[in-house]
Amino acid sequence: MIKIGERINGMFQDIGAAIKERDAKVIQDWAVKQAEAGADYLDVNTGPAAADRVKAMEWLVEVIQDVTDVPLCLDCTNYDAIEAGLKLCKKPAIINSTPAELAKMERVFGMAKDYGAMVIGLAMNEEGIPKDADSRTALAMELVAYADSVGFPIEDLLIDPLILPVNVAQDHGPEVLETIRQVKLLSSPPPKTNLGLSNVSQKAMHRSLIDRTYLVMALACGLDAAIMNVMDKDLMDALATARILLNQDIYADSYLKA
Ligand code: THG
Repeated sequence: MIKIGERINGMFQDIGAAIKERDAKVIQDWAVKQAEAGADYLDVNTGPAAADRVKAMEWLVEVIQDVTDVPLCLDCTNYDAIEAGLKLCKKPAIINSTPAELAKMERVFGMAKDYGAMVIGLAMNEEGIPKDADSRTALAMELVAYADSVGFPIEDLLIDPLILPVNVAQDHGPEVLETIRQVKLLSSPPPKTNLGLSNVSQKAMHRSLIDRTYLVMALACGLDAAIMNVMDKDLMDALATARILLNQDIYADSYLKA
């Protein structure tokens, strides 16, 4: 599974302040820590508060790449900021994200082709996020059809069914799991699937337990990637164990150390 470290996000108070003050050390410490914890990509989100998101994204990409080779997942609703980041990325990036809306898909898939990036496509459109799995899958189909129409490789498309906090949208949990299953049947090869895992436990108690329980269930449905708290040892151990039980890694008594 592709592990995308979530921590460099302006919604965290220390990151928001570091962006404002251009304090590179705070960002670089989190980049190194997440890379050492096993992140395959680092999510980079300026946060909604950043005054100039283009400049903030450029600065973040540069200071992160000064300390790690781990590739980046550029997470921003401002596509000028994404494109400015892509221009600086040394390794193929992930664009996070586009909804199933024509103008946004045109811009995002256009950039993705120009810069050799993967794309996260969200199961939402102008009307918002639907509840039931069939409606989420229908939006996933629109993303797959659009990607196919412009010759974008479907295996480089990550469909994100958008998990919501269990304490406010409990009925979405099983619908998202069913969407992960259905998306695998949309095409051959199928698109990949992704979750912003920590959404599920926002403002809830027992966050780590909720995150790791949901991750294991999603893996059993075929999840390919997650933006997640890679610093959570229990979450990482649950991931390693699920991979053994799904026969995706070879069992050895020492598997948790490996
Ligand atoms: N899908 C995609 N991208 C995403 C999301 C998604 N990007 C953002 C988000 N969702 C995933 N990343 C996070 C990062 C942090 C938290 C949740 C999801 C989080 N933050 C603390 C909180 O809200 O309680 C911040 C507060 C703090 O500790 O300072 O939980 O779904 N494609």
